Amino acid sequence: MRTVYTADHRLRDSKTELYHGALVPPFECPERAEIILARINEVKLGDVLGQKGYGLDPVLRTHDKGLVDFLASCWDEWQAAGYGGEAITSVWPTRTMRGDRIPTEIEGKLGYYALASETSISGGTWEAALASKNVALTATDMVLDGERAAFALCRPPGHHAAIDQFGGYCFLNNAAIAAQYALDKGAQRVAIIDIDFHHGNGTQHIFYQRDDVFYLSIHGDPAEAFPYYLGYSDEPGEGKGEGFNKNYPLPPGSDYSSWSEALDDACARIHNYSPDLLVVSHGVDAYEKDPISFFKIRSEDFIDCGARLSRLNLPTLFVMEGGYAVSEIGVNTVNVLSGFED
Ligand code: Q9C
Ligand code: ZN
Repeated sequence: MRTVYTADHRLRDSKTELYHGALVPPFECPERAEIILARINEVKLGDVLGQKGYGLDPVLRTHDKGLVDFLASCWDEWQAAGYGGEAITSVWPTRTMRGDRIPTEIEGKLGYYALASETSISGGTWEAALASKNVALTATDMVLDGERAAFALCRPPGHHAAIDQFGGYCFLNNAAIAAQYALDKGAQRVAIIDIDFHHGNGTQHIFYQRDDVFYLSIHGDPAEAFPYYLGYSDEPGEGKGEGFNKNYPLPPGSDYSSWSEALDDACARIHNYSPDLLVVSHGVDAYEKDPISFFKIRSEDFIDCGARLSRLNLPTLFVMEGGYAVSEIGVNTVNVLSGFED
């Protein structure tokens, strides 16, 4: 399997994450992508290619222009306002206020477009997000051109980014942008299976009312895990999208026996849907030693997971999402890909 990677991911290098009331070094750090790349080379998974350019058109097929403009200028506006730290929101249009007015002041705008406050915006963030989406689209083109599978080593990740919100370490929804791009290039149906520990609220939100993208996600029960306010089992999709969204929330301590049961059910539904393309939102934070998650998936389980995905026999695009046990992230990520290939 070939990989798409760019060193431009390093431009996303913020110094702060608001975590349990303290500012800490971000879990979503540049070393993650470097360690995955090193493992790919170590096991000779396949060639590693650079990104091609795609501009903003495929982004604007998925995201709101207001969010895109905001992300592009946020850091400059924050600095121009004289604010000392990285851009972190402390305000929101909450339930009791108006959500239909977008403030002009950067602090107010930031709260409007943020879905959480752990994700600081700093210099280079937007450039890295653009490169990450280019990586996803370059790999999409490889699969559309006939490769059985490709790995988009995206960083920053994407699945929490909604039509008009960023957060959860995500700015642009790489998997969603890739799925929409495939549809625009002639695919009729795309399935997205999200194996990251967290529910991909952004991806669900983007496709919730549509039947041309079937989103399925196995994740920590939102009653107990980020993103908390979406990802329950009673979210089937809406309108013509009804029946094309499927959540598998699992409790703390879940191991591979219950996790793989959910995966098998998801695979059966994907098989029945018969998509032209399978996108895997590939996170490895379900790993037992992940510092911010609560599943008990072992490194060898990721190999079996890849094998099960492979049995669907579909053109498959892997898009990197989360995974924060940094020293094991290379082995775990590549285990899925090698399991898929063997
Ligand atoms: N106490 C991705 O994996 N905060 N994003 C978690 C845990 C946010 C994860 C706090 C986690 C975002 C792409
Ligand atoms: Zn995650």
